[in-house]
Amino acid sequence: MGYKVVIAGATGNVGREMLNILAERQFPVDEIAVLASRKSLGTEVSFGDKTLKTTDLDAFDFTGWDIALFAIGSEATKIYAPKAAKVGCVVIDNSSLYRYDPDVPLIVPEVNADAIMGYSKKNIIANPNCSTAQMVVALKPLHDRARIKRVVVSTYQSVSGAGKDGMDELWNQTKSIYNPVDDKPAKTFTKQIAFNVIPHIDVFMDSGETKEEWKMVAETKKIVDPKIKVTATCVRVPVFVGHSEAVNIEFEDFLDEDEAREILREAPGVMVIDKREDGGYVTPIECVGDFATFISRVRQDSTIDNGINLWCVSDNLRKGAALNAVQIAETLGNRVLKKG
Ligand code: 11C
Repeated sequence: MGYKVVIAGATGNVGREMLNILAERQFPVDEIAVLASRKSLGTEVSFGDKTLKTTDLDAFDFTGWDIALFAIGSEATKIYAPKAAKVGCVVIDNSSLYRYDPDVPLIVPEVNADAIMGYSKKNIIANPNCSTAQMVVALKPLHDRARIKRVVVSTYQSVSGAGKDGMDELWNQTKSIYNPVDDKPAKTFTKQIAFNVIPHIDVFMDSGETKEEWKMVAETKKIVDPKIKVTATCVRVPVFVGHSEAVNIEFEDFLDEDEAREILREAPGVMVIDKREDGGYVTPIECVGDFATFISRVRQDSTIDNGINLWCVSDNLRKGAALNAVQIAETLGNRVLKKG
């Protein structure tokens, strides 16, 4: 016997990837409902070798469904997640709405799977922001060995983090550089993204940080350890899929770069590709469609006593969103629902 699974937001980048990953990982699905907002109704989506027609999220009755993977943004989640949770359908939510709620666990299964048991307070589990998910997979095993004090991270985030509109904007602007007649002004991003980089993701906060930067701080503390200090600069780059991060880590104890590399080689969800030669590292284009978080350029930071630098790349639609959500569903199934 398997699960009755709902995908809310099935036509978006993340919703489609959730369907792909459920099929790829052979998640035990008995029945699946693919839901969309009114404007996308009737759009077809693929699930393994099947084609499914989306139905109306607004009219859907979650009664009797086991798990709902939500990829619909905070505003819609506020309306529909409580409806599902109230009738016993466990919501795994990709929006930021519940991430900082103390009664909702924020889970990256390789890092804090045990915290999933807190789901029962609200019947909701939160999925972290993409830039946090890939970073904490690398931080956790290093923290267990040498206790992280402080992290300084700079991100290089792909346009797919801003949805299909972001991908279209990069595509159209790139074309219009060669054909200025077809000029397309910036809409999704605040400045031209083609052949440019933009140090601004999500809204500005009073502190001067952007919300994306704040999320990396708050979520790392909730998932790994509240004592870890994090400071982030988040930058949008003209890459379609795959977020990259340059991470500087200061530890309480000394950690040699060779040992750090060995720890990461053994860590779940991590793939180390780190040869000190031309091309001996991973770039975002190579991580697309993969489950792993790739680590390269592991090296001592000689400017502090106990420091390591590394380069971290992952598919933001997968580990950063859909894969992590499916891994949460797998963990919930194995530990709690036990149907598969
Ligand atoms: C981006 N990280 O790259 C964002 C997308 O809080 O789930 C995901 C936002 C979130 O624009």
